Amino acid sequence: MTLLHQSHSPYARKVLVCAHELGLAERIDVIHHETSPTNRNDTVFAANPLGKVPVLLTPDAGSLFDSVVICDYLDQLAGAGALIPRHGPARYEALRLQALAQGLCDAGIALRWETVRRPEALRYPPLAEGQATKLLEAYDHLEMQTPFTGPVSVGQIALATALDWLAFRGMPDFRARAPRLAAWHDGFCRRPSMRATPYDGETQDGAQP
Ligand SMILES: N[C@@H](CCC(=O)N[C@@H](CS)C(=O)NCC(=O)O)C(=O)O
Repeated sequence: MTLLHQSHSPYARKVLVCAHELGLAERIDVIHHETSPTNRNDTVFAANPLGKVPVLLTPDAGSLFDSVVICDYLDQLAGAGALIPRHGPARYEALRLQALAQGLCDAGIALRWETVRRPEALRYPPLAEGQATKLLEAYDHLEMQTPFTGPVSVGQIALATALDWLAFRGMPDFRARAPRLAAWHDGFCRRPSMRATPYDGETQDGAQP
């Protein structure tokens, strides 16, 4: 299998951490690709019409995106249920947590467009404020849910990789606001799967007008 990956993408890291946790990492060739809606990557578009990473090229199921689908494929490949419980409340707890983590990343990326990525004259401060509010509300919500008990799930992996990305990019700080969440995150980051997949690199948006 080949993973079109990006060393500074939280979605791509989630996939890679899942692969490590499932014992599948050695079966995946990881290829770094830069992507941005303002800097077209033809190879990525050939595999995903949305032009985004991660994409997993599989022998039996074609080109898979997005990260939620790839994590499901890997979980099935490993025997089903290891990271995405098959039934019951545990399943929906894992999927809900993953959805919240996806939303943290989506809001963080939107916030970065309004603070650092878009040319300064085109930024819209109320939109930045609205996206930052989503992050802060999610931190408060997660603090109430912490600690996360039970076996490691796709939701916990998604959350840990999302929080680590928010810290990596200097987004609104969760540590002071959500100390129990921060303590859980510190513990999770000590897992070998997290240590093996650190973030690195800068977004390449191409030349600005
Ligand atoms: N929902 C997608 C999001 C993927 C995504 O936004 N990837 C970013 C990198 S962090 C990307 O490739 N962006 C390029 C673009 O938006 O054109 C997933 O979970 O895989």
